[in-house]
Amino acid sequence: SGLLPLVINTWPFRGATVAAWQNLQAGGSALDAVEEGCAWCETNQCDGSVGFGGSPDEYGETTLDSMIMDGNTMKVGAVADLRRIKNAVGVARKVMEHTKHTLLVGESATQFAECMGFPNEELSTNTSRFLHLEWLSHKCQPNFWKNVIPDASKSCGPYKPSRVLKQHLHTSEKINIHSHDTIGMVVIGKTGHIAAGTSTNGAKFKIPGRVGDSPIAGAGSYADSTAGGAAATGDGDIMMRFLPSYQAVEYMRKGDDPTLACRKVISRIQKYYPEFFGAVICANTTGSYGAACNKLPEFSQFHFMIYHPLQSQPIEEK
Ligand code: SD4
Repeated sequence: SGLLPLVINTWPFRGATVAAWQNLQAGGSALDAVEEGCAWCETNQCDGSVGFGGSPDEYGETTLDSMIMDGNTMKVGAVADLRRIKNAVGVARKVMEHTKHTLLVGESATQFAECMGFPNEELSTNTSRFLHLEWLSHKCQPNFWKNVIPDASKSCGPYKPSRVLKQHLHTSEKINIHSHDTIGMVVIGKTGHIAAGTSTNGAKFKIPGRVGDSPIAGAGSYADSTAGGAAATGDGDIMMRFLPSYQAVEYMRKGDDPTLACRKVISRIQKYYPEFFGAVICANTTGSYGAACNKLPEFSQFHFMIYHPLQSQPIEEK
């Protein structure tokens, strides 16, 4: 390793890697490549956990979280709980480039997106409707559904403090190997410009309004052209407490090689949450890269994609 340009992304989302790479080859910037790569997954619904039609919340709605960061200027644009807009990373980029803000959320983010010309579209599909109905039939029934499903027995909200623990057990299922797969991508351009981004539909059956790690700078991803870039995937509710992407970049800044930086990040989280599901990828300014995950019995290997000039195609590593 140590060659530029470099594209690295979470999970075996080969199409996203190729899209980012081709964008660079066509003269795109590192930011353009990250946007293109993440957008590829939004269009192609990578693993059902990026873009429309996946991870319905308790009410059955799919909502999107995304961010993009420019490591030259340290600007960030992000959207969270974005509704009825498919191209979340595109909107995140507009937040970065057309506002002085960093993060827009919910219906207001939708309104902003519409102003910027993004089409308002239904994000539910037959797949997400099915997932939701199946979940409703044997999990709790949000209050909303009690009118729709007469024999709804168990109810979710309102989430009174005394019920938090119980609620946690039957809703917002723990993110595991079966409900993962955010795309997180780091691109380093030929001249050393580092950009990073993420896109996800978050956690299955989340409480409406839940926002994960992916749209949070330093959590979902981070880029600083003077030190490196990183991105994270996994149980965002846990991971965002540790700003893993920021931490990985800071470890590299002080001289750790990328693999060690990722491992140290994972072990810091492990100390408090030994069973957490998650992984981090990172790359330093020279184009060296690394990754680490929390090795669990049901999740022994984390796969990611790499593309650099010595390869004629993207390579899957673990
Ligand atoms: C989230 N981090 O919303 C995302 C989900 C994910 O692999 O990455 N799963 O918590």
